[in-house]
Amino acid sequence: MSLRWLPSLRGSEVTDRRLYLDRRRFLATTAAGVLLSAVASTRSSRAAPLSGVVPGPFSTDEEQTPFSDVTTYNNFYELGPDKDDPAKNAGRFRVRPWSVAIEGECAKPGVIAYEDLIRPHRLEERVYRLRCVEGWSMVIPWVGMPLAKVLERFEPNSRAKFVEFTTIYAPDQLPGQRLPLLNWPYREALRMDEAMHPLTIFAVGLYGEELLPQNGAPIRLVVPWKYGFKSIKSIVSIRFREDQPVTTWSQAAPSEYGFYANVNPNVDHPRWSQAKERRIGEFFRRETLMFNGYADQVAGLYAGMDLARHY
Ligand SMILES: Nc1nc2c(c(=O)[nH]1)N[C@H]1C(S)=C(S)[C@@H](COP(=O)(O)O)O[C@H]1N2
Ligand SMILES: [Mo]
Repeated sequence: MSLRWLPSLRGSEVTDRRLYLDRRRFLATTAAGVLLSAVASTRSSRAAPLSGVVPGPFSTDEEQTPFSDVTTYNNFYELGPDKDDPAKNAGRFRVRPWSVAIEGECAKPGVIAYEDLIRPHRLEERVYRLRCVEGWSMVIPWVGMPLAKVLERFEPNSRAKFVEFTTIYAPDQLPGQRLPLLNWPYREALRMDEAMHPLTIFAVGLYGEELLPQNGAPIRLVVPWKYGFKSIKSIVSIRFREDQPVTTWSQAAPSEYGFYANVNPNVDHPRWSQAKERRIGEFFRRETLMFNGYADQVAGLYAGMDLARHY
């Protein structure tokens, strides 16, 4: 079904950007809107639309990075090291059926099907900045749910100080895993208070649709105040731990990529400055903001910590 010829439904090319965004937000809150907002998109879509998505908190109203860039300029080393590799090499990656193992320091470990993992949760749209450690950034309308609400269901115990996430290991589906690019499978972790912070989400979609494989289908982390590599894709396990986990990038190059990886314009990467970034689609570089612009929400998590040491 395509109504893209209908001028009044063509979005930002016809109406101004502001009106378009307001209308998307309004439509998302009405029953009919769930259908209409999918029809009103200006691009052809490949992923299934998500229904019942409501606007969530903490969204930026900065201009959103076009869907075509969000889905073709990616870091996902399992699908190759170049930015255009993930979209090209995702053909054999099967993202259904999918299940996630819950392990470690909690009262309710087990293996849960993807559908059961997300079913109890309301889907929210959160428009977040994503800042890659390499110096580029995007603004992405994620669809997901607060990570805290998901983790609470497994009843982490008092020894749970960290939570570790692991990406699927399937070299037959993920050509990058046949190369020694990283120590597979990809692992990431958060301190418990970071994981439970209301900004932290599990994303299952973007632009109102299910995630495409290159963006980490079917479920990935999004931690908007940290460098992008903390936002681990295609998660198959969640483990509550007492000790601080070893994470993939901090293991690969400990002097370059720390456990915390908070976006910080004042702490340079050893090989480049982190003071500026290139927003994909823009010509001039912009100043990188402390905690990627989320300082009001998260600075308190790091009170008293030396952020030059805990980079
Ligand atoms: N499993 C896995 N997760 C990953 C990566 C990866 O290579 N493998 N790359 C990370 C990096 S460096 C970034 S910047 C973001 C990019 O997410 P996006 O491609 O959806 O924008 O994913 C992160 N998550
Ligand atoms: Mo990144």
